[in-house]
Amino acid sequence: MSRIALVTGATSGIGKATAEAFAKAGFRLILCGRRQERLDALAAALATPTVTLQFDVRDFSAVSSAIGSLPSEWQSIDILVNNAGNAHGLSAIHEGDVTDWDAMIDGNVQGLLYVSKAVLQGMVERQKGHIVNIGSVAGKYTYANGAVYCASKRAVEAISEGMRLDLTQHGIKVTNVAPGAVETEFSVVRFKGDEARAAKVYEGFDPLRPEDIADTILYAVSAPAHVTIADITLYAAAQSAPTTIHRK
Ligand code: NDP
Ligand code: 8X3
Repeated sequence: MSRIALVTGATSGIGKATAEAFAKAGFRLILCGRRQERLDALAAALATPTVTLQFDVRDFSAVSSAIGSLPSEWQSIDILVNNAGNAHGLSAIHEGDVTDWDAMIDGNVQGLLYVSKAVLQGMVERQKGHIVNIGSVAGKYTYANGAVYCASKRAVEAISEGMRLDLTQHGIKVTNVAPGAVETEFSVVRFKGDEARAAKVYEGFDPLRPEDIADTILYAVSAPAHVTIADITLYAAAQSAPTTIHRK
């Protein structure tokens, strides 16, 4: 039977591209997000058995009841891609909005932990599995006005390391993927719907595309059994650090 992959944040950007790449590779898919209509449209477009789960990753009881409600033939999840997350705002620390901080810490960190907890019990019982956490170059270098988002992504790196230490003995691989600037809805969310400001982030250079990250994730989960791809950083060719971009 083909492997089952659960992808969070599959309604947009990197998660959607990952679902598409995984479908082409023949995986069965569990697609998660809050926007059910987008999940339905994606599931209908993919030529692979797919189920959808609607939940907010910040709500542990919604996460665990959605994943616990999967039919028995869908419960043996082989691959978890912890991709759901966003930046909210771009402000100096003394001007930051507490609601934005909560959304980033609760979504990017707690949400990743909640979904992992719900999936890991079965992986440990089966003594096999693969978790791919979507970190960021923001987790490697802090940039001005981004302290809380960067902290959330540094936490993802620490959790990836800790997971690897705890789970290797249970036959579970852990991969941390750290992309630079990828043109998705990320900046539209960060700037609260200001599309003109979001477009400026990607002006004057050729940014990463969500498909580039999806290819990398597919590479990591396709490695031979004896190989763990532990950590991958990828930038657009014009970028060398989060705020160092060669624009034409
Ligand atoms: P998008 O805004 O395009 O996609 C974000 C996805 O996350 C959506 O599917 C959204 O689904 C989901 N999501 C966000 N918050 C929640 C939540 N609380 N509960 C459930 N789902 C949620 O952005 P990207 O594709 O760019 O972002 C995906 C990941 O990649 C994020 O973790 C981001 O931090 C990371 N990343 C992005 C980079 C970039 O430059 N774009 C670079 C490095 C890392 P819905 O709204 O339907 O719930
Ligand atoms: C998203 C990339 O550099 O805007 O994680 O933080 S960056």
